[in-house]
Amino acid sequence: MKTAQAFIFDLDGVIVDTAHYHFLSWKKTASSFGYHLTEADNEQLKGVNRVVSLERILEWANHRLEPAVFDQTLIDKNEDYLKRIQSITTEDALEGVPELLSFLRQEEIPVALGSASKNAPLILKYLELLPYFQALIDGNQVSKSKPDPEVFLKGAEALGVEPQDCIVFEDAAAGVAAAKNAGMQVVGLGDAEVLDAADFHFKSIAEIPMDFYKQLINRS
Ligand code: B16
Ligand code: MG
Repeated sequence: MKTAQAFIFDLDGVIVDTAHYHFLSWKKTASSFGYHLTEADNEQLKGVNRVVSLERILEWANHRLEPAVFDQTLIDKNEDYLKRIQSITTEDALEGVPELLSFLRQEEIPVALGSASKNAPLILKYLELLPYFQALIDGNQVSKSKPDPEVFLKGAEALGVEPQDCIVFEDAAAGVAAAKNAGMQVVGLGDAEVLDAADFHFKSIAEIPMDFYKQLINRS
């Protein structure tokens, strides 16, 4: 195993399960143009930004929107999503995440967020996990959606670490591809078949043994 000097985490599906709230909001949007959005459709929206998500839904629905309506639809979807995520608390951090972040802080390993979400800082605030991150790269700082490597390259740059010395934790195929395109090691969390390009696979952070991290940072 190659060692890592910095850790970069995706948000949705890795730190917290916000995909369900995105799904409910997109379902509402899709139904307004007569399309029934399925869970399988939602898989293809994971990790990609909101503009690309809406473009995909419109394609599936075989529907078109004027540019001004397209923009307003994005605003409405986000307002609906923001209402749903208001209930997020520290209890919603996925199992093992606060413990891992605390371990990395103790070991003085730099940590960044690499998320497509423009709501990432707010969600980390609700989870009370903001202090664990030395850099936040989110949908507000990037112009290219995953699988483009931009979000992770900016994360490495912000931490002052070379891309090849970073390890990324991702749950989406587009995110795993983005990390590989950045020249980083990747832990894929979820379905090993969907995430077959990842270097390591686990079902979730809760399943990862402490020894895995110790070997990664060369402390074993
Ligand atoms: P927002 P991640 C992504 O988060 C979600 O997986 C994706 O479904 C969502 O469309 C995207 O954030 C944008 O989110 O609408 O909040 O800006 O997995 O990259 O943390
Ligand atoms: Mg994700």
